Amino acid sequence: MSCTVFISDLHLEETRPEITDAFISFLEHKCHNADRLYILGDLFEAWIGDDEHTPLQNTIAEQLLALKNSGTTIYFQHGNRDFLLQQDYATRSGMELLPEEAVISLYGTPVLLMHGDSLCTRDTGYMHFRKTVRTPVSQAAFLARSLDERKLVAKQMRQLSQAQNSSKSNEIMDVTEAEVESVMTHHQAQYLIQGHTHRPKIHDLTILSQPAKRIVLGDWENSLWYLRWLENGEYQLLHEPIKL
Ligand code: LP5
Ligand code: MN
Repeated sequence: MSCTVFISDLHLEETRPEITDAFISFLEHKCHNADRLYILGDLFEAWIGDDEHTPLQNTIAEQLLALKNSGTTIYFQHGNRDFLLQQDYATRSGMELLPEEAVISLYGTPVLLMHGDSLCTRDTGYMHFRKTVRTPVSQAAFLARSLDERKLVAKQMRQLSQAQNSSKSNEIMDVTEAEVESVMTHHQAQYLIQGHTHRPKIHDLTILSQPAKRIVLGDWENSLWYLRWLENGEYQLLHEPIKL
């Protein structure tokens, strides 16, 4: 039976080759027969521009392109770590870029896809940061710097983010229910699939007086998490341990 696969928050980086290996094996064993693969952001730990060509980025592009050439359409939505990934890398990897809020038809069912960071509106520090780094002016200024300078800035941002996250409450770091309701109502979607919070779960909601679901994918810190949606409308949120 035809199926579609969803993943997010792999945070691929050179220092964790076991995650890259798990991803390559995942593409071969879990995606090969899928119609579509959706990557809902944070595929990479940090993305500083398509002009950086690391061995890791090249390997991932080759593997994704091979999957695409075998018949699986691949879509990529930006995460808060890799929002600078642009058309150049998407073309190299055979991925189609999706907007921040994408409504797709899953075998006839409308489903809203988001990375999920924009739903965390109680995190005012992050909201402010997000607004600043998503402007074309700040992105152009960042991209005009040398790769070494950009690497340093990204490293500092990650360190600051990690330091600040450790003192933020769980509530602040999770989605705001009212924002979820508002965005799903706006798109008239009874299903939302998202990542970012690293809290994999299927939530029951009511949207437009109808039962609705918010499906949260998990990150690939210890297990590989994915959602498999079958042509007959059944879906499963699955995980498997990552071999070290
Ligand atoms: O990523 P994660 O899960 O640790 O935390 C996120 C939020 N943090 C971020 C920051 C990223 O981790 C940094 C990634 C770097 C990407 C490559 C560089 C591209 C630079 C482009 C410049 C134009 O997204 C975190 C949330 C958390 O999710 C949960 O939702 O809380 O938010 C923060 O940590 C934000 C801080 O609270 C405030 C901002 C600190 C950074 C300030 C840096 C200086 C600004 C420089 C502007 C050019
Ligand atoms: Mn994220």
